Amino acid sequence: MSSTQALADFAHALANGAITVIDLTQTLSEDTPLLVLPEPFGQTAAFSREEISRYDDRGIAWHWNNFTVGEHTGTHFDAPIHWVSGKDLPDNSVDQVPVSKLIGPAFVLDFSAECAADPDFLLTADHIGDWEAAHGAITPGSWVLFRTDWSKRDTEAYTNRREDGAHTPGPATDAIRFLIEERNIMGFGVETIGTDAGQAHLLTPPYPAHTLLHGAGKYGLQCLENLDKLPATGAILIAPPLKIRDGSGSPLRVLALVAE
Ligand code: 23J
Ligand code: MN
Repeated sequence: MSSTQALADFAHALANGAITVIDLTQTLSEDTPLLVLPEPFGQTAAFSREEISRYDDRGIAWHWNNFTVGEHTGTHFDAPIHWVSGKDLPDNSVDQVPVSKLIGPAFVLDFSAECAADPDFLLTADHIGDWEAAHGAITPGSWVLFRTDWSKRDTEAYTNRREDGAHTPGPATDAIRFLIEERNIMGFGVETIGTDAGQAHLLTPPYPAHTLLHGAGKYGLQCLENLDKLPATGAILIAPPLKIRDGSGSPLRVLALVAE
């Protein structure tokens, strides 16, 4: 099949519903849950907005706002420049990520039952091996999405903060090493606030997902939802961040294409 024909077939499949579009994005609002780092670290800003006009004497026929938001607030993209390990890589900021990398296949690893039983669940290389034995090997250049069903929780259970910090699931160091070194993935996406577990400051190295993924030029996606609506394999992810000069990350809309 020619690639011209493949695109025509794709347009047809979108039009007739043979391919559906699933929104993996949280609604961004003043209520969007935030990452909170311990003192004395700086904090990401909540989403806020001010009205410029609403069909009134400030603008008789138009409604618009100015908004403020952290680069890492809500459903967002992490670029390699976000972490010190990726600071000297080429094309490491959101404006420089090659556009060909902003669309690619997704593998959805469902560990929601394990996470329901243990909020500090760590996904290991062995878990990924078990998953691949059932579903096939993760192919190079893919997004790996960690399904935890965390996005179904209310805000308090979602952030799950205690005296000693957040208790949310994430990847173990050996899982991230495996995905980089043995699978050469494009990036790792999660439903939780960070690509790392809530207690990942205690791992070696601390924050292994951020440290190793960004050091290898890979990307992160956080605060995804609707992962339960995706097949384990076969979906295509579209995840282009805003083109912020030297930006470390950005809120974005994340879409998945799924064959019926
Ligand atoms: C800064 C420091 C630690 C973490 C994070 C940011 C994130 O999770 C993020 O949004 O990239 S863990
Ligand atoms: Mn981030």
